[in-house]
Amino acid sequence: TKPSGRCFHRDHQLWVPLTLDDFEAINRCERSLPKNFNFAGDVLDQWSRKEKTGERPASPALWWVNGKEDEVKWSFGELGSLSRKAANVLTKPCGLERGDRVAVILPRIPEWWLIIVACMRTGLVFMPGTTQLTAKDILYRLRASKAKCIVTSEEVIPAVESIVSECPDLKTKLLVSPHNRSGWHSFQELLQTAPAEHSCVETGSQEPMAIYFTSGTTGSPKMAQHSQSSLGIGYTLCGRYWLDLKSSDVIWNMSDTGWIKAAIGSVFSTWLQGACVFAHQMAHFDADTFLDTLTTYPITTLCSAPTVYRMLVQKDLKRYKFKKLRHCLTGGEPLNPEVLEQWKVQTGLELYEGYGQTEVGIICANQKGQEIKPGSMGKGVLPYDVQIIDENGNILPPGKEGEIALRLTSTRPFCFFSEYVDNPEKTAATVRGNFYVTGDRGVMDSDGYFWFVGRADDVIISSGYRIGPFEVESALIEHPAVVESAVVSSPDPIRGEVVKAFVVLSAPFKSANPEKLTLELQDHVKKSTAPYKYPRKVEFVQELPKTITGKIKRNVLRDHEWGRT
Ligand code: BCO
Repeated sequence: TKPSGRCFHRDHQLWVPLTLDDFEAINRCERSLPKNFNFAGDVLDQWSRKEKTGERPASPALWWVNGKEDEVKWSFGELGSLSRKAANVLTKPCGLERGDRVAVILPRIPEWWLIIVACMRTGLVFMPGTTQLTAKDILYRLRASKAKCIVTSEEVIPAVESIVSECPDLKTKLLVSPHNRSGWHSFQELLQTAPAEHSCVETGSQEPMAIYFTSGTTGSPKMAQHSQSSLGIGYTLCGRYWLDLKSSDVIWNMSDTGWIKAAIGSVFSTWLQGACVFAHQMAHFDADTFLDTLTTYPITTLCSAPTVYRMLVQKDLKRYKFKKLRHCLTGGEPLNPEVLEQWKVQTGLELYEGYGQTEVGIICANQKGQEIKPGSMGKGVLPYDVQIIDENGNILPPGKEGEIALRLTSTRPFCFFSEYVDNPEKTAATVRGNFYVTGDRGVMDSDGYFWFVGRADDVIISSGYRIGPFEVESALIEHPAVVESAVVSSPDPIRGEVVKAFVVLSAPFKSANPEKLTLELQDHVKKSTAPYKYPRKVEFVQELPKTITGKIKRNVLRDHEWGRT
């Protein structure tokens, strides 16, 4: 009879768990998805078993440091037993039920991994968010998602407490902190007394697993929902061929826990391959600490935004002897060929760029062993058929610029996001003819390499962040000095592009000191919405370019910034 697990297949009259090769075959469309799949039960617990039998080297599954001599090393076995206890915390004292949504706003601390694995074990839908989110951002997320629970740390308490009365669906607040707080459950305390036994739920392969909030040109961020298999199986090829991971590797993926890149590099791709996730909880990014970390720990694989590499190549990298580093990756924004070259000259290592999106994961990559064309994002990766299309959904030939798109077959690729929750119009708008459109413009060359050109819409990609102009304009208009504004991208040597605001001032502020007012507006935006979105450049103008119907022409301002006619 079939064992009580989830994703097994019948082989030689025996039921055996699906292996990494089976997951690879699913990604290559050579076999179908299992009916049920649960990453915790079907992947993590399998590695835990292999640890016991010696089929996996005795390196940690999670290795966390904070630069203050605190260190956590968990094997898959320890991660398993702690996350089972955490699962019991979520279901029993917190009263959460399968399918409930949980906002997880935590810095890079070990509990982030425990909570999301616990959500997997219990079938809860986790919604990661950066700790840079402000009260207004959190309010929007909790209300839009009807979240039942928020899990956060001390620094976010004031923001949550200021808006919680406006969130009728929220029934539990769980605090990850050594200190207790009235009105909050203490995660640490509950974890200590939670039962060790927990039976992982048999989630369906296409049951929701996570929701990521993602910015667009208009409106508030959309809720991109991913299934158990889109995240849990969909990163098999990414881990094996782009990240080039084996179970003996240690990968440091820098991304904040709020972004899908953390899920890709610090959870799914890595743990599918049984490799070790390394994390350094730095209060702020600091290049010296970063480089010291690479010299101190046996990190084999590094993944970071191009902005980080641009910051690092300002340093004399030859002074550093990296302990074990052998493979470096980048993504989230375009990498300039000069940085790739400088990194290679100074460290002797190539930089393998990948390109992807919150909605669909990795689309193109320079995979290990493939010739790198500096400035290109590499070739399309399986299971996707990546093409450049025109506005009517026709495929364009090599060398022609158009929109980067993924061919849709009769069924939606399993590694796609399922939908923008409660937003069928926006979900439908991602489809043009037989293609999913990324909103990015690019060119494919005759060798099948893709070259990024820019966004097809007004979204700004700065330091790897996807920033909606509307969100920044909405924050600016709250300030009494601002009559109206237009927010566009502007080139920047370190951050690729930055947010620039063109502002029309109200009469009382027209004679204000421009430097002081700029700082005031920047500070205002940082308080109103997550600070990474603040306009690093501000220009005061008499009026904004508009169409005859009065719509602001952001493209005119953007083209001017980029020196385009
Ligand atoms: O640079 P400033 O100091 O002027 O401003 C910074 C912070 O100081 C400021 N800030 C942060 N918290 C604040 C605050 N200000 C007031 N109050 C607070 N509580 O806000 C600005 C934030 O900018 P930042 O985050 O870029 O900071 P930083 O230190 O310059 O970090 C540089 C990077 C490169 C480490 C950072 O930008 C970064 O992590 N970028 C990568 C983002 C990323 O991971 N993207 C991937 C998205 S997923 C994806 O692309 C899909 C791919 C498949």
